[in-house]
Amino acid sequence: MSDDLLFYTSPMSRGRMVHWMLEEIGAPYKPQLLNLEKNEHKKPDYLAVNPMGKVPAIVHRGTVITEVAAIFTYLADAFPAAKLAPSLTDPKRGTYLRWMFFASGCVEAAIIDRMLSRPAASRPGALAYGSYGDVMKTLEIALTPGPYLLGEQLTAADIYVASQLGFGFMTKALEPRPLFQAYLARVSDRPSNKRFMQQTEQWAAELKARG
Ligand SMILES: N[C@@H](CCC(=O)N[C@@H](CS)C(=O)NCC(=O)O)C(=O)O
Repeated sequence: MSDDLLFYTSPMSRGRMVHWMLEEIGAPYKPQLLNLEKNEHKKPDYLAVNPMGKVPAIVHRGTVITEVAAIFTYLADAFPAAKLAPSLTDPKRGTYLRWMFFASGCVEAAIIDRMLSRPAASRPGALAYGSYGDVMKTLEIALTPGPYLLGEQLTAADIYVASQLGFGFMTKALEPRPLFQAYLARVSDRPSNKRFMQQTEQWAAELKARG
């Protein structure tokens, strides 16, 4: 079986989060750029990879993985040399999974709902993330005292949460909060982040040139 790691993405998509993660992991991968404006993600070739017709997705050793949180969790485990996840027997594993899935199920939904100006739920108890305020308060508690979610150890969950916060700030869905701003700056201050940002620009230019 091939060890190839294929990465299906588009430069201005949630694929950015996985792109950063892949650069942090440091293993070779083959980008498969899709032009969302040209609906390349809805063509049969890609629907065979992800029937949702959404990016990102990866294929590693013949297995398809979709959903950003699943991809992060998978990559951190598949490439343990990067030390981005506590081992299965480490008690910190539970905390790590907790925040990884909180980011996916609560932080993301709370930020997107706010970006889309969706009205607050009439029954917050029935909403998986409850309320925007509770999600942000909980995240602030998780990041205190820091510097990372697991204290001194940076994990894949930090790259995911920092990506969510970066998106929230960029879209102004998330109001400036000093604790989040300092955390985002801390997590982003890594060569992997600079590489991914530079490559994103190149990939966007490549897609444009492709016409
Ligand atoms: N739950 C998915 C969300 C993926 C997603 O919504 N991707 C967007 C780009 S940011 C997409 O592909 N949108 C194109 C479409 O749905 O047509 C994940 O976590 O990967």
